[in-house]
Amino acid sequence: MKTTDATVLDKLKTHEPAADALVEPAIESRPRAATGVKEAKIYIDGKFYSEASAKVSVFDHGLLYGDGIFEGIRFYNGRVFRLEEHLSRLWDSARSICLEIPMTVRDMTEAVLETIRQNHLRDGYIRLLVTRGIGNLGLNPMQCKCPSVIIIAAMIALYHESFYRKGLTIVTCATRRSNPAALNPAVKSLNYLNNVMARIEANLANADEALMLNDAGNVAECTADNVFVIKRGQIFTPPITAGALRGITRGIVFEIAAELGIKVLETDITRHDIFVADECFLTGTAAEIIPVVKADGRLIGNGKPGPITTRTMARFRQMTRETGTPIFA
Ligand code: PXG
Repeated sequence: MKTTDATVLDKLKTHEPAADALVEPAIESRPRAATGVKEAKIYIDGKFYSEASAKVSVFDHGLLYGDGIFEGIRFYNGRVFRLEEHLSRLWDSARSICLEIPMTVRDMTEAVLETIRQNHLRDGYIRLLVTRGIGNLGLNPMQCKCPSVIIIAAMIALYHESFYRKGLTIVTCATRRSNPAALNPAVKSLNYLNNVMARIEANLANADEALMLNDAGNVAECTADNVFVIKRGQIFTPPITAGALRGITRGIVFEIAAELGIKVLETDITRHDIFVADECFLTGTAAEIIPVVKADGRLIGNGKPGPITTRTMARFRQMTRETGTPIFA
């Protein structure tokens, strides 16, 4: 097909996806990102596509401006872990950025479950995105009439089991967590450059994670995890207002601590509190609950995962195995 073909030009003008014959070679020559699933099926706006044909428009404001939201969700042993809470946070993120999710929570639940079924998985990871949708090259979201929903099911690449036994090394990075008045970290938006910059610093320092401070110099969180410290039998974590995401795993630590009769305090913490802590751990959907044993070159406690961390990890693992929304019911 020639590029002067009138129908192709018309299609480009109306921002319809261009004919496959035009776009396919360019896409196919790029490195292929893999979900690890053989013949993966990716959900886009109500339909399933192969990995190679799952494409979004270059005019989607999710790409042009990072204008959109996402969730990272895990499923274990044929059940989606805390799906309701993830969807509730997704809807909160949407509300905060004036994005209307084009389906009900019930339909989204079914779409997530069906995506996992289509990929024949029992354990894995879901990346759920809602983008602002196709607009023009100006940033005004008023141009975007139709948000897109994308659901990717993947095998999960985890920290090696030895990290859970030995613990992580973290470094404080110079990149500050974005000020909530500029871009609130409580919104799980597609704009993650702040976190990516911090992650680059961790990589350059050969550390496992980057500790991000807020404008006041207090601990906010790590690049994709919430931070906890333990001192004299009590657990401390920064409040959401310090610039932390309201992590689902963070919330589960509160539940487990209540079960164990351990007090959790949401309070500002500093690097000093981490250096002098008895124990420290991070929480996140991908990392689960993972000990930290070194921060900025200082050993935390005796440099080994501590007893409260270990008990909390064990209880968390049990919850992931035994609870969740059934996928195949
Ligand atoms: N802080 C930030 C900035 C996050 O992005 C968490 C804390 C932990 O929240 P949850 O609800 O997961 O306990 C996150 C979570 C990824 C990925 O692939 C990112 C997250 C979760 C899963 C995967 O980058 N973010």
